[in-house]
Amino acid sequence: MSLIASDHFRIVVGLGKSGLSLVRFLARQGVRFAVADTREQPPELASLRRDYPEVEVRCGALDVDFLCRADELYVSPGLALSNPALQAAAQRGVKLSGDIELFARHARAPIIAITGSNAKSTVTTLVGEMAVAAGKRVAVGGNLGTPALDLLDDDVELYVLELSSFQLETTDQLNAEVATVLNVSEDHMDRYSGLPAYHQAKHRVFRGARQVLVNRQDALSRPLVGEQVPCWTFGLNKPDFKGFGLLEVEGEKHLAFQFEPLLAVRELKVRGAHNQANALAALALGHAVGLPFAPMLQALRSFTGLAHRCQWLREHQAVAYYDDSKATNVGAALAAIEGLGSDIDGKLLLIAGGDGKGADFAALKTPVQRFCRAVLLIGRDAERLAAALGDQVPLVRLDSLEQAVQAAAQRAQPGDAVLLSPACASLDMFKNFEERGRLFAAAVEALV
Ligand code: UMA
Ligand code: ADP
Repeated sequence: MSLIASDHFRIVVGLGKSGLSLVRFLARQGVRFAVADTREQPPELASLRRDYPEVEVRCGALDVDFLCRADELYVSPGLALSNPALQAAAQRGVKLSGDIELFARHARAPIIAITGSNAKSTVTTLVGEMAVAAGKRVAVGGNLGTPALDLLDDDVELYVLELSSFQLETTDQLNAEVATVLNVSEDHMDRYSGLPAYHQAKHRVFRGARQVLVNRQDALSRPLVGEQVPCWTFGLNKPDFKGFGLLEVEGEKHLAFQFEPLLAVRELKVRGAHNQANALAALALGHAVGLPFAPMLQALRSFTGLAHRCQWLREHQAVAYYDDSKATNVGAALAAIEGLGSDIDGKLLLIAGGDGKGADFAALKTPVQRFCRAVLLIGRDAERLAAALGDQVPLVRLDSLEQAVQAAAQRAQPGDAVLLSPACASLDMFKNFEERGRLFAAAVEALV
């Protein structure tokens, strides 16, 4: 049954992955709609023309009069709601919405909703694998992998969604079974007026949530919800009632729930304190929707981590190479520098830089001084990074990632690690973070 009245007219704004999923969904629902995109050649134009030749498409600068023909606009996450044409349409009474709002209205199974500045993809994937191990028919996607609307299926028993702040901006009422903001640190400052606006967008994930999960060590993750909403917690300190945390049993660290140890940390294949936090968050989310511990722990034991997230590539001349290309903000790079830096015998050769998205890099200065032998700087914001890092550690500016890998290898000593953890987006030099990671791996192979 369609929840959209058939006499209504909609416009999908943006024709990337989300836009195309909206088109497929609206077509299935039999809703009248058109498409607009500010780009002359949006990425999914050819697919649209092939599969939906009858749909009207307007490319180039948004036309307010055209937008006002709709009673609701479904705006893609890549387009800021502050866009003047969108604002003008809103002032003329057109509702601004998005794919996740539509998804929430149509989903018939519980939703686990996961946002945060870092660890979203890792935790989302882990929870998905836990649900599979528990024998659930689960659908996993959102900001990661399959767009949310393409997941909708009456056979699904559980949805696990990774959500970005951009997607949440257009979501009024998610009504998740359990929702979490895993952590909050500065990101996307080129799109938000500051941390409060970004925080506010992230916290929309809690709207209508039946249960919430809070990071005990990040006050910014805590929602303002009533006492009747069950609140689970996770953190790297001791657990408490309703809490997941770390307990020491006979000198060995364990993931634990309340006062019960569940799994020795050494049984995890992923490294670093941040990954222990991620494992605890995933356990808490799974527990909140009733997944039993045994299959969840089995999934944790076999999880080897996602590509480009602090991923060990190889060792060459007693130097290890790690690809953390997904570290597109300062918080992620900090986790890698501190986590890996305190784990190795030698020092780090850090490759950083790219599109800083307006971030303040100051927090990197102290850990870089403590753990790095040198920093190899690339990309558009190399100079801003250099200014923030100071002159206690040698800084080398390079024109390409390949040169940075070679310079790192030349300076490295046995026991050191070369770490690509840019603290920046990749779009000034690469198609995306995956391409940056692949080229890094190729440059490392070329050394051998
Ligand atoms: N754009 C225009 N004009 C438009 C519409 C978009 O110029 O009219 C530009 C945007 O500025 C942006 C690019 O096109 O640079 C892509 O935007 P989009 O909304 O078309 O993106 P989609 O292809 O629909 O992909 C989006 C998410 N991308 C963004 O939020 C930028 C994908 O997350 C997500 O997987 C996909 O929806 C399916 O849900 C990617 C991402 O980078 C992985 N997300 C950011 C992040 O994780 O930090 C938020
Ligand atoms: P997201 O989907 O939020 O970008 P990912 O799981 O893809 O999260 O990880 C992004 C980056 O953040 C990677 O560089 C990863 O090593 C780092 N990271 C993973 N977990 C954490 C955490 N708990 N705290 C800080 N950084 C983390």
